[in-house]
Amino acid sequence: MDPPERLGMFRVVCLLAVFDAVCLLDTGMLFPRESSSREVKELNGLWDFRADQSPNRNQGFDRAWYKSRLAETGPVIDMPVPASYNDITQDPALRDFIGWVWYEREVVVPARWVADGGTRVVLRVGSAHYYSVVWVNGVKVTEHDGGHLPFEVEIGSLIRKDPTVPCRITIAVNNTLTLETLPPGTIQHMDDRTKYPEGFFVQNFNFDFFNYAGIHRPVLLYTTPKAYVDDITVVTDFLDNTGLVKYNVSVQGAANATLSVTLIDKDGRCVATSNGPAGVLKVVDVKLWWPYLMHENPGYLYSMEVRLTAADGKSTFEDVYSLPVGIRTVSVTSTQFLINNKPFYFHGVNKHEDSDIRGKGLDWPLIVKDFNLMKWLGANSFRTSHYPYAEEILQMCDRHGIVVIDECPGVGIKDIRSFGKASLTHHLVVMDELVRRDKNHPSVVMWSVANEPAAEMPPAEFYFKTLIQHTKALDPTRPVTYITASNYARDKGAPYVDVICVNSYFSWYHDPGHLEVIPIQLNTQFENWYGKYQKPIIQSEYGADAVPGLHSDPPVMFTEEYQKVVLQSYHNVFDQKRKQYVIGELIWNFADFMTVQGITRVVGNKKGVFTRQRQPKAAAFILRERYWRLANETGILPPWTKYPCSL
Ligand code: GCB
Repeated sequence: MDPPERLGMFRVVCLLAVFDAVCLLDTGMLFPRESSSREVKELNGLWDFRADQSPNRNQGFDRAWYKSRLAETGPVIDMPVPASYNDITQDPALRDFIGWVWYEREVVVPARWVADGGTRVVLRVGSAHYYSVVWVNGVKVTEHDGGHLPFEVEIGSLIRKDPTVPCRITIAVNNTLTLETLPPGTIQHMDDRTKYPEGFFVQNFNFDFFNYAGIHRPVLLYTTPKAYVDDITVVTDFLDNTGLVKYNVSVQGAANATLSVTLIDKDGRCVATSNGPAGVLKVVDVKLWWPYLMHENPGYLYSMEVRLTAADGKSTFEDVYSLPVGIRTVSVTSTQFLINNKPFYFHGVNKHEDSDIRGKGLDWPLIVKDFNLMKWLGANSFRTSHYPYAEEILQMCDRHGIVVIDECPGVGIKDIRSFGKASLTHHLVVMDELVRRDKNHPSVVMWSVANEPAAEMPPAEFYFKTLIQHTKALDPTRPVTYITASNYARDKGAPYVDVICVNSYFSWYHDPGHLEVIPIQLNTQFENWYGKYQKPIIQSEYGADAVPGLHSDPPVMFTEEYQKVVLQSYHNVFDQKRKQYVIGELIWNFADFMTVQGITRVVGNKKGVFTRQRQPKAAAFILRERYWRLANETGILPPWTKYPCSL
């Protein structure tokens, strides 16, 4: 198909899209928001915590720690939620712990919630890494397989059983990774008693970040009426000056509900209305959602208010949910990535959810600082390497116009046994959960189903074909990719992706110290991939470690100068190829981050252009100058944002 046809096809599909036809999940996962019908009670703060140090890590289950207060089972410590537990104490055994840890907190539930049988009370965990089991007052209520994504359960009937007892929430979390988890890993027991103590084992995996664990995102209770808005899907488009918001609302708890839908602009004006569970809102003189630095008013959001009314004979229920909506389109040709039919060039970063002390725990000061740094850099995009980030971060992206490649935790799939049926089945469910959670974010423009899998192995073809086709069926409106570092000629999944995303580290992992090879090797890389697949290419990772404060001229590896020259050498080639088919460049990495200990890592990965404490290295200034220059060339900047005036 030639480019215009592909584009046309995309637009038609957008309007006809039925999002959830292939989804294996039967309920929605709307972000908990307060409204006139919904209350939210955050359970963040200090929880009681106990790691199960027993040899098989199973004492907590054997002795049913969930049945009584955790403090009655043995010694507990304070543990902040949200946070990884690893760096909170001085105990190396807890930092490197593998197995079950137990969290507990008693909650005072508002009497009104308990008294009103027409209120649903939902317990929601933003994410816990990796496997979680949840009890309320000693009764198991749910379990969840996988970190980085939310799960929830209705607990109204349990807390109403005996309103005089406080609501005790126990959450057991296990960070063990197996061949079938995402990411995968293996446990290796060392039985040679001349070398290792009794019971010694390690967790092996093939990814380059610390396997932080615990309750990483907010835990909360929220209410809805018995009849409620369970899920909303929006797909947007526009024709000339008219915006189109196609919506679908699913309802639970009522056979017959009346729905009214109102779209409200930033000034509080109602711009379109509709009734019923599905429809199209037409917005005259639409204000489109634009990326940062591509338009003078980026990140424009409407608010879609969904109002449900239902009756069950005895009572009537009203539920109100407001969803932020950005109206924009995304499409791909063989050489371009288009947002609102205009070529978009990704000049951005790869990140990690990672910082001192809290590890992967959600931290508002850090989030806001990172957005300020990205805007300072002139970055218009990032990839959620290598797992879904907090919804709160995506909401910031929506509001600030930062474009996102949304990646699932499919990182380190290298062992042939991780291409089996059980792994694929789980991977499909994770994509269902990811798309269900993030489908309505205008900032999310592409799904990434994996990072650097062993794509040359024979089973990779069926695996990635299935995964990519499933993801496209889930969401026909966004391109799908995975990130490759394999040989262009033998990559089994590349025929199925919409955009080729390539990672390479010339003069680092190959030809270390030889900066002069970068131009030729990078040029060859691009020509090979484009020559074979004729798809647009993003350089999804490149970079070099730099220990801040290490200097050398001529440059040597690990100095700030070496990192600078690597970047500049890549940039020269990008500048030639972006006139053809290269549609983006994402530096590895935004900031230094923690990894497992090893001979190639100096207290973590130092490829950040910022330190882990978010101070700039020399490379940050190189990148800043470049990104603002690119923005000036490719965007539609208002005069006050033009580099260098804004510096
Ligand atoms: C990669 C990986 C990333 C690593 C990076 C590195 O290709 O995708 O997770 O951290 O290289 O620095 O080695």
